[in-house]
Amino acid sequence: LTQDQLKALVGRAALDHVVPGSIVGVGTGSTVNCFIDALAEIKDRIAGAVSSSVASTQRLQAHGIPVLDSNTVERIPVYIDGADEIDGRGCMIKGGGAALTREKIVADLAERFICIADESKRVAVLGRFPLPVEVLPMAAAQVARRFQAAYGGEATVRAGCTTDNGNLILDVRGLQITDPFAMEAEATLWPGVVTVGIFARHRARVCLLGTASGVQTLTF
Ligand code: DER
Repeated sequence: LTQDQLKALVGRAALDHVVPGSIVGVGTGSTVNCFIDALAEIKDRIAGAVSSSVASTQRLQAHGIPVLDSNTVERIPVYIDGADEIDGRGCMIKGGGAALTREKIVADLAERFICIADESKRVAVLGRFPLPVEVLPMAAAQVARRFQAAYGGEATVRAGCTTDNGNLILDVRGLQITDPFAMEAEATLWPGVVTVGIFARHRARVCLLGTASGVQTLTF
């Protein structure tokens, strides 16, 4: 199976976790796009979606799925999203698609984060994928220095990228994230950091992992 076929497999498998009649939290990325396309087939059985990016909003609306303002929603059963990496506890690196801030906001509304990913995303220790960090533009250099000083990471500003919120993304290379909870909590406090692309506090409860032998359901 190709990586795209694995993404389509898990995107469809996620339908089993959609609660009928509920509002669905929808993430961002190519795997989520497969989920959105599958969700369109059952759009009459959901109340609508809360979206984590302009891109996902546009795709949902193209399918005629109502996209609700996050401020009109208090609690949703599930949030479906991809990851750049996921470890053995369901902690993730996210932000490859530069949507990490709105993703974490919508994940915060949800009772359960269901991660959908192909097997290439499964790692023992987070950090091989450069860690995305959304920063206010004026803080980019100082936050880069803090990652170097605190964790030995090498941060670069992602070229040509402005987030939906008008900020910059730093990609931090060379990290071994053995304690994702600590790094997320520490770096989130640095002035100018909007969101750290570690989802430990908002880790996944379930991961639908696309493998050559089918979909593996991991629970954390
Ligand atoms: O930006 C993100 O967090 C996306 O969810 C990303 O991590 C996964 O995108 P992909 O499904 O296109 O690999």
